Amino acid sequence: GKEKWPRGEEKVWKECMRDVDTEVSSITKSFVNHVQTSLARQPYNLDNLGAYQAAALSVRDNLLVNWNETALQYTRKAPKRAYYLSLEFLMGRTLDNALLNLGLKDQYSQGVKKLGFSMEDILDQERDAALGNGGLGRLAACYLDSSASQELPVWGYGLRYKYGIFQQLISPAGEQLEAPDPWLDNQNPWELPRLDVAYEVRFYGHADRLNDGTPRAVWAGGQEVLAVAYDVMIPGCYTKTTNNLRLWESKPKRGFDLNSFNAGNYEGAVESSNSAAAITSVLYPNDHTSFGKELRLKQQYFWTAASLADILRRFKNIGKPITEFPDYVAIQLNDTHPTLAIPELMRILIDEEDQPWATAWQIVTNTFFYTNHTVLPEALEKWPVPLLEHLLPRHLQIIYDINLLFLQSVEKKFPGDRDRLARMSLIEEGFPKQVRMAYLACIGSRKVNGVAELHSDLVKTTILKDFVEFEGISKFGNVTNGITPRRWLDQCNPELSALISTTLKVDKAVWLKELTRLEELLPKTEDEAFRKEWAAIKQRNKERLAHHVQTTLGLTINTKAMFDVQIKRLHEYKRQTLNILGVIHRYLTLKNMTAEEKKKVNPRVVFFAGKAAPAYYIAKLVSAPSLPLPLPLYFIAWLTPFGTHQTIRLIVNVARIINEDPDTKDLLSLYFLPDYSVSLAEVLIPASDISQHISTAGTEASGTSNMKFCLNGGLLLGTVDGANIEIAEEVGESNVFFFGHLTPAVEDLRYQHTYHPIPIEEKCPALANVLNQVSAGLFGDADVYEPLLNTIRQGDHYLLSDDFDSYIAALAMVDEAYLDQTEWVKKSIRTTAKMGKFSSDRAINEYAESYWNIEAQRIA
Ligand code: H2P
Repeated sequence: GKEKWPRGEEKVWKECMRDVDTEVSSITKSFVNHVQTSLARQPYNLDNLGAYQAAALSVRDNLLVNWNETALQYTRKAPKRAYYLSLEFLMGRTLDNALLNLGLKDQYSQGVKKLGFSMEDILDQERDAALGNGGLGRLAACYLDSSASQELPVWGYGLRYKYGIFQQLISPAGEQLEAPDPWLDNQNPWELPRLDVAYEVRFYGHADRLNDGTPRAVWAGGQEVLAVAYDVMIPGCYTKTTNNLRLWESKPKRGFDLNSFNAGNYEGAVESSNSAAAITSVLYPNDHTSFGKELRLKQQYFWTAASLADILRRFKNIGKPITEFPDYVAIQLNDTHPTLAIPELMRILIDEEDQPWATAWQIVTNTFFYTNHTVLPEALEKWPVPLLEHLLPRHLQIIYDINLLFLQSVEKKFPGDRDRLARMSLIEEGFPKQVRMAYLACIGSRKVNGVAELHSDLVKTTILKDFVEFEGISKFGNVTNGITPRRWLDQCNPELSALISTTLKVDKAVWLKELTRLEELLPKTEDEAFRKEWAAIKQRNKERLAHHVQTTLGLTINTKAMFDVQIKRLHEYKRQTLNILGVIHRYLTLKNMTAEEKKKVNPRVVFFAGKAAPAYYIAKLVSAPSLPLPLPLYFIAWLTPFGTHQTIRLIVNVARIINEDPDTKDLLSLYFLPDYSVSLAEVLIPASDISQHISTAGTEASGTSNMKFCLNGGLLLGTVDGANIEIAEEVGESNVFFFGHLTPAVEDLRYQHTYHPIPIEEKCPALANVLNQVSAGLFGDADVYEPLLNTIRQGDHYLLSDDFDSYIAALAMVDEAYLDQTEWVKKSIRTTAKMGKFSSDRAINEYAESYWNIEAQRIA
């Protein structure tokens, strides 16, 4: 409906501007002040958006005080600090989180109510900061929250993209359409532009070795752009500690080329300005394929160079010799994206600080830590040598030097093993040659880790096996991912959070930071009244989701049904296709049932949400960056993941048919919710009865939404993969629904598919039938889906035909278990109770102790 304003009463507004006796009045006063001064609007004449902005600015004032104090103390005490370099920070909304962490939510709610607003409406005005794709970026955001909450001196460094992850629209035909996400259009009250913090970053030019007996070289010429800092405050939960996330924006150094302009070349005059600004214009959608795009490489260097310059300046202020750098600084590389920081620090130490090679390498390899997030070979970053040579000539020299010395030491340990040298070289032979970034990150770091037990084992035994043999196993570890219980329980599920506090008889300020205390809920599984309350909260969360879908999409959802949810980026390995084919199987089964049989069926609502990597999105947003030479080889084709687009289309069209089918619609319905985001996840997760994490075994490094669902009492249906395994270890296998082949079988099965294929009709008749119905046009557009269906009929790289039968069996087990609601609710309580391990506080403390060697700092 249309928003009515002005809101509240003019008389009350006037009063609020004066008295400041209570906490609430000081809040209303600062609110009204911001309306008048910061927003330059008349008091008592405000819409919800204005109210959000005023509230945000007022809350920001509180954060600023703590943020300054934290910075001051870090500067004075100069403890060792850690820096988390991530190309993605998927922060979502900030206001609610800031209010929780400051412990001011109730007071602000009362304050804005006095002025005629509701906190809920105000919170809803905020746009998600969607500077990330999925798990990797959200993990970075959870780690920042935990660092501050655990009072650890950790800063994040990233890029301030003008456009976050694209907005997803679904066309009537079911196609994904992509629109830019102009998240900064309404101004962003949470960022502090720091025009005083800026660095010059060079690209292109030429590098000349001095050949004076030192390893030094001079890198000159080319293009210089400016990196300007924007700071985002990261408040800890119930602590003064307020850390910083520094995001860089690119700007032209001179802005405008007056010479070109005077010579009448108007376009040329702004060209350099355009290309400099382009660097931080868009977040690259990630489809788990490596693509050699110049702009992406520019982003990576721009960000690592600016961040290192900033870190180095801060270190120098302490006045210690450069050799002590690793005693004061730990740098975490979130995946290989910031790996250029390794040759960049070498360059600074050698060319600018005049350090000998060995000293520089010693400093570097004691400073960096590298986290791997995937073992999918197609996702491992590689950069074409000619592109690097053109864009970063000095860095390529350094990479070659690192490689030479490295291979010499390998040769020493394994004399004459030429295959090994070829396997381990940082340079992959081919046309063009490519630099293997994961190997560079590995040898340039002090430690390397994966993100769940199974994944870390796979890292050690597959992609980095040779490196384990060469460097020793102790360099390689595991830190199982975690999630922040502040956002993923307290904020998204306030009723459950309140119930937990009353039951544990302890304030949430305590258990939210000591999540293993949830175990105290275990005895409550036997308490009927408690179970009732638990179930009632789940029910209200389902209604909240239904209401959300009703108001945003105009669809009515049956809240009496079981809610079955799969939300994550669309990718072949995550197997959304398996899920939709399972839905079709269920539909066909229902169609064949008698009325009597149907009475025993439990209604189910299936939800999907997630984005598929778009094909031409970047090309549309940024004019194609100029290529150095007319060599098409630079273009590593950006593999268009058409399969995932067809999956979305299939989901939407299956929904269209089955949601309208009078034979089945009361028992099965299906929704694809467009434009998946952190905020949407916050509504979906608490409402789920069962969630699906069904990747082919060995492909999902960890998964983190699995943890979020379980923390909110949703049960898990999944494969024996990633963190699913550790969740089952905690909650007990009887409380999860596992299916599918195990990791060690995958290779053999794939071999079989290639060399001894069995026709799908023979191997899995149930699946063959489903595929044939789709081919026959049951859901329209038959020919559209044929390529997708054929990837299953032939090759079937992700083993849908091998896992389908056990998947259907697992779904049936879920149905059966759900019929016994008492037992189901017990499982739900047990699941939440055993999720303590998956707090990102535990994970961040592991990094702090076993990796970075940093200590908590109490901000007085
Ligand atoms: C990735 C992995 C996940 C992992 C996450 C965080 C890259 O996220 O695939 O398994 O949990 O990093 O470590 P995603 O697929 O969501 O983009």
